[in-house]
Amino acid sequence: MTALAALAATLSDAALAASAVPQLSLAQELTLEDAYAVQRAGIELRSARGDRPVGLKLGFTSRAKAEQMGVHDVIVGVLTARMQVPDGDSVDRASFIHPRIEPEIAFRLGRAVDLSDPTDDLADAVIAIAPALEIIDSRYRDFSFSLADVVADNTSAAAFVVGAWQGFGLAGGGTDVSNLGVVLEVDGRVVETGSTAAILGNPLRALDSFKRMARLHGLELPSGSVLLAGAATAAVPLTSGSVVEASVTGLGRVSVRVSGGTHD
Ligand code: OOG
Ligand code: MG
Repeated sequence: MTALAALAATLSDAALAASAVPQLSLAQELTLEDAYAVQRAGIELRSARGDRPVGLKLGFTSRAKAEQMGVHDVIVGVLTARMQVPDGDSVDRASFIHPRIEPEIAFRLGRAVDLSDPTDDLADAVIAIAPALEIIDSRYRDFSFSLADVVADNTSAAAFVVGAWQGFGLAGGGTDVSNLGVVLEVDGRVVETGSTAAILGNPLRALDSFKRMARLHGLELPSGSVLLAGAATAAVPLTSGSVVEASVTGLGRVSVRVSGGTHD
């Protein structure tokens, strides 16, 4: 096993055991390139266990998130089939370390995008859009990390929920998603509010970032890919017994329940 693959195994074991580990960068120098290699090796470990990539996510596309975590560069991670939770279903608190949840919007691709072709427009490949929730669960102690650490940890990706898809096509003018209200509720109480404008000024800009980052880091964008554009507000802790719902004006609602757990 290479040194980078061993780091991926450490993070993978931490996720499986729901037990935090020290930041990798405290023990060795980790370049951003190394970090993406660790992320890739982690996805290979998941695939070896029968999981598979179904999409990509961006991190730190909003100031609220960047400020919350003290990290200011946009990062990309991989979503897998086993991370997806059906809308309204429950997740087990005990399967996470110190989970947080954040409201997002999701795009779905109707065709593959050729990353080697600069004229192949990602926005043109989007056929649907939906409100989404992302559960992030850093595998690092105290949920604290450097940029390279969080990239190696697949951008804290743990689970995601996508609401009902709505058709979206730029050719037909598309829905204007540049400034839609976003509300995050826990047990019916509003805990965060924001706007999709928080996502790079317009979530459609996230599509340019997806293309650039996917190309840069050797990720693929096949047909059917789900793309999470990044949280519109800060993330909130996910606690046992709660119901979390996000709503995005014009796009609808999406929710998840939290069962069990001994950590709270
Ligand atoms: C990293 C993931 C950031 C987002 O939407 O900005 C992210 C983290 O906050 O642990 O998913
Ligand atoms: Mg996120």
